[in-house]
Amino acid sequence: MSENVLTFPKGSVGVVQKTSRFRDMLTSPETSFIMEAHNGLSAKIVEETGFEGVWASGLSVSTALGVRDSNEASWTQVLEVLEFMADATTVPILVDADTGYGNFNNFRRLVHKLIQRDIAAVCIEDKLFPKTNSFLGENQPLADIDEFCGKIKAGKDAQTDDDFSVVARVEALIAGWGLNEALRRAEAYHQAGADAILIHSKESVADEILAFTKEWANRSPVVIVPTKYYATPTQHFRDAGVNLIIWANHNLRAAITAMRETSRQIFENQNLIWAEENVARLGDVFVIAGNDELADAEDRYLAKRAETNAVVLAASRGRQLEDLTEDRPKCMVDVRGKPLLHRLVGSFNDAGVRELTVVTGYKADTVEFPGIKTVKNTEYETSGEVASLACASHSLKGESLVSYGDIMFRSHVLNQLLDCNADIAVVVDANWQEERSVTTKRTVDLVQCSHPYSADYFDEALAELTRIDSSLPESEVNGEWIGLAKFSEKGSALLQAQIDQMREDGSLGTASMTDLFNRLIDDGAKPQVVYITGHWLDVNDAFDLARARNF
Ligand code: SPV
Ligand code: MG
Repeated sequence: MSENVLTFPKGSVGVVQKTSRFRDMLTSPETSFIMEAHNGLSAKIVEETGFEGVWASGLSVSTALGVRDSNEASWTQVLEVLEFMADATTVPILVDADTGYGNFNNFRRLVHKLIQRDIAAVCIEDKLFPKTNSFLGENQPLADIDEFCGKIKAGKDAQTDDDFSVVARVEALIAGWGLNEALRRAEAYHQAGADAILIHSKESVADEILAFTKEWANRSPVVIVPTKYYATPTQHFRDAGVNLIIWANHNLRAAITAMRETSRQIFENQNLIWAEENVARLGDVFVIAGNDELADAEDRYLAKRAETNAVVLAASRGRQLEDLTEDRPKCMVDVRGKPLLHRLVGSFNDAGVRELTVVTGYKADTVEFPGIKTVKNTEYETSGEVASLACASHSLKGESLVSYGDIMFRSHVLNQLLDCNADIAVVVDANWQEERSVTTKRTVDLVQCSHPYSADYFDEALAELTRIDSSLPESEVNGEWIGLAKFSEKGSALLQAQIDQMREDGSLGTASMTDLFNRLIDDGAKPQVVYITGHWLDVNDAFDLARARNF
């Protein structure tokens, strides 16, 4: 078997295999202890408590699955649970496999699968399939000794890891057949190759167990389950040379008590006050789940995209919308049940852009949305777009987006822009004429580019923005800027520097975004054009609004 390299999520690599560690526990003269678990979580808790190993109890796994300890869960369903338990822990697991889920053939296949799942050892009991829990009823029938010995031999022959252990559980005392039968069976199983004998008893005192260990005299390692004779001091078992003690079902029973009380409290109180004070904290849940490891792994393996800031210019009223902007700016006008701004923020968030600063002005108090920052341009009535942008200049760091607050676009538009690596990039609609022909007369940010839009698949020429001006002669126009631009870290620095210069030369107050782009171009910047053909709109008047409502 391979080393335990998949100790997910702990990440520690056990140098000694789990099978070897369990075999050492069995053969050591010291008494070892393992504790019941029934799923990944309880197995982790057993390990974190300090136990050297886990008992995957048949009773507990069945009960946790909501079925009886009567082989109602199929063996592959149990195997699924065991896989979670083994993945969640680094200590060895001894599996309670009842009677081996069938005859020798079923058992040897089970051994094969358990080793594949990183299980250290298996215990089978000499009863009949389907089994009955040892504490139920009287005179349970026992397996034929030869048949059971054949099963043990088949399991031992099937193991592909020399240190995997098969524990043979003797049920003669449970069935009331007496000490001699127990010893006879134990000897036969030992001869058949069992690595240890689990001698089980349902007496409330340990007399018959101690009588067995005395007669057995450590012919092979001995395992006990003191569920019923729990009052016997553990030292007595140590003195008797017991190698391994199983605390068999107490995590399951603890869970039942805790879950019942918590459910009852919440049911009766109809609130969580008691529960919050008495149950594990949520932070604890994330610690047990190993979320820290995932966060570290994300740092190591996830492709990182620098956090992109977005500044949304939404200070203006939108006078052409008349009554609709009486009590709110146009970015808060309803478009099919949601303000325009909420749609815009949603589009940014969907593309992974979460750092949003909205520059408000008119009816600033009405502009709100969870997660956005707002900054107010108090001069909104007399100033222009660049003055608004300057109010958010602290957000123009690293990669940043600048957007008008009255636009809507399909997600691919923003994704195309985000994928562009240029220092400055602008989204240009090559279908501008088609779009404009239906709108009322108004100012349009027309652009001239180094290359016109091409629908040719093989045309890979990149277009640069050469001019942006609402009064460009139509023959020189290649499209319309939609009001969305991206700046790399370097581009943001150029933008900041330009804003500072405009502040100094007194042009900041009334400048438009087109003025700003032209100044950047004049200073040598070469904004890249990301062409689109429609799939966006802006909202200036009632007609646009009607279109938006159908978008
Ligand atoms: C189990 O835990 O499922 C056992 C031990 O087999 S006992 O329930 O004591 O039989
Ligand atoms: Mg059992």
